[in-house]
Amino acid sequence: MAYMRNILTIAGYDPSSGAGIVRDMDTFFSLGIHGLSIPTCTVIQGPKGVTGIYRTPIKEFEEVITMMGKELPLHGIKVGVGCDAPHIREIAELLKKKDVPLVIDPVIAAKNGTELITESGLRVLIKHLFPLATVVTPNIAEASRLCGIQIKTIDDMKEAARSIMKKGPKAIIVKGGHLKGDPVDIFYDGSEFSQWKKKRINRVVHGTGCSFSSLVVSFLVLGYTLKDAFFASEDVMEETLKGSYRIDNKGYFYMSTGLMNHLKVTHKLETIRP
Ligand code: PXL
Repeated sequence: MAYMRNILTIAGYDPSSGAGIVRDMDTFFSLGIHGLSIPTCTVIQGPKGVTGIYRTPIKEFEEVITMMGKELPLHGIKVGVGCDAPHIREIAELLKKKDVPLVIDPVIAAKNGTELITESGLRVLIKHLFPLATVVTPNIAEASRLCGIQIKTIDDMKEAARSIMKKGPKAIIVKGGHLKGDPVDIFYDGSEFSQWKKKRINRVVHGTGCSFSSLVVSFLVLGYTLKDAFFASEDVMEETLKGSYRIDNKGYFYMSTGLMNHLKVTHKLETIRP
């Protein structure tokens, strides 16, 4: 019997549904993919930003990861906030048994600087997970930290991409949104660079990195090539960012591919209503 495609996200839980697991699940379901999730931690935050981080107890984490690995067919995996070394070692064990597209969003800190992964966690992530990754999607700060150069230009982004590729992933996307001017994202598969230029939108949107990496893994599971998954994800991001919204009268903006689909559906309903 045919069954759904399933993607597992292993990431942080943001109770305000701005970043992390909820954002990822929204993306998967909106593309017709069933989402599964395991939180590495709960990040206390609302529209004003992060105030605390509580890791999932390792025994509970290990139990749920073992169950997922044994009981469910996984067609793709995304890793976001890794949180700590023991959690990432458990993820590595699962990944050894699953040969499916793996996208890693190497989240290091929240917008206000709160660290979302420990030093040792980051080391284990790079050593044990990067070599298994299909795509790694750092932003400027993360790419700078990963390759040890202060990225200031598009040439620096390319240099960083070449350097991070040596850590083992099949492809890398460096997101340039934090550089001055109109943002450029760079895709590199070890032989060829591609770029996506966009117009800067004048709002701070929460969870863009989570949405983007979830889109990339979704398109890979749907059978797109690496480069096509990059372009398709950029395209959907642009539309979704335009539709970003506030959940209070100030603070960060939020985004949702699910809501975008809802608006399209309601629009259709409006137009077909007699
Ligand atoms: O945007 C990075 C990020 C990812 N995942 C979770 C987060 C954050 C930033 O705050 O809280 C859960």
